[in-house]
Amino acid sequence: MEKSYVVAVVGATGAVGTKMIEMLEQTKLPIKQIKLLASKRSAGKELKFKGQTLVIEELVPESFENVDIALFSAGGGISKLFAPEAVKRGAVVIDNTSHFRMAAGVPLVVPEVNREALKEHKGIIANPNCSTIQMMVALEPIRQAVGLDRIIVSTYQAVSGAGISAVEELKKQAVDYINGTPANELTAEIMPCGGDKKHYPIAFNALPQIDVFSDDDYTYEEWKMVNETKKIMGDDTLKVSATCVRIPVLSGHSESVYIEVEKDTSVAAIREMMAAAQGVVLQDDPSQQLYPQALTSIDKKETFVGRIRKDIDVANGFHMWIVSDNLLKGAAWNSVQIAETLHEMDLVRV
Ligand code: NAP
Ligand code: 12T
Repeated sequence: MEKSYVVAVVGATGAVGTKMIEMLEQTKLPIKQIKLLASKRSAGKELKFKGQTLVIEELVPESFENVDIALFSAGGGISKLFAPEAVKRGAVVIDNTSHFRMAAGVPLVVPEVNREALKEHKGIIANPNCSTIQMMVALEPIRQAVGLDRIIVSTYQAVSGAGISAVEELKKQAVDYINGTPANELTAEIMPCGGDKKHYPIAFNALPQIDVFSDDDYTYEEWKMVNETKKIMGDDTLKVSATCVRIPVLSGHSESVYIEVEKDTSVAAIREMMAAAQGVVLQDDPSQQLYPQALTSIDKKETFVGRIRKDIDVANGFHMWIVSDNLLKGAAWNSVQIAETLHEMDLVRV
């Protein structure tokens, strides 16, 4: 008989967790039971799974008895405490937080890029940062074909990446503005970063801070893109630098990406690579004003690539625009895709 799994969603009520439930409704992964876990505040609330009503339970260590696959998306602190509890009870953890990503022995996986790394798992697998994932899906085929020497990326990130409260804050600020509050007097309590000292309006604004600052004046979101890229591509010598910016978009992260490749290539060749790449949709026809947009990426699992063009001065330099739904390929879909891949590779211990 084919294996069938008990799957737990930790953080089931969140921006990512609710999308995980949607992805699990669509997955080909054989599921025999779903467990929805969140904080005490949500215990007893109900959510639907394939038309069936499921009751949310409070997360405790014993929640993981009999669980085969646990998808975590309730913050790094929760993963730190509870992922080992899940592993101890025989579950394989797919963690969406940044807590374990750079740890040795923890595969950091984008299935289109490095599924083989899953073979090394010891119970915990990390889902990369949303901005990193979509960039990897687009750039790995180029790296395979012509080598990659350098990446410089600037992101234009949606508020849903920062959770439900950030989405609510943007909507409220937009309503307050329409009702007469000047844009520079809007109340801000969350953005740019819930855990930092100062807050600024995100509506009608652009904030060059995602996550908190490190001592070197880069933010942690920028460092995640740098370090995770090197780990996923398995190349410590790759030059990577990032600037991460929050914009008042609900969902869909956009990225302006500049690359320098090692072998001669052309825009036409890169377009062909993108058209053939797994998980990529090429949207690149300036004559028709066709290019990827945050709005048209929503609820799609693919990564959209366009605006591919040669740098004006650097011979092997190219620019492009990469967009994906941050809650799907950036989080929930990549996690469920990792679960599907583990099943295909027979790496879930049941
Ligand atoms: P969110 O909308 O704020 O949701 C947070 C979730 O965590 C809710 O389900 C919440 O449950 C749960 N939670 C909070 N405290 C808890 C506790 N003490 N015990 C159990 N559950 C608890 O946030 P989100 O955007 O979904 O993000 C959740 C986490 O996912 C983030 O902290 C981040 O680490 C990660 N993430 C990763 C990516 C990525 O790049 N791959 C993208 C976005 C987020 P209640 O409703 O009961 O409070
Ligand atoms: N601060 O999981 O605020 O590394 O958009 C993802 C998204 C951290 C992460 C965000 C963040 C992560 C955000």
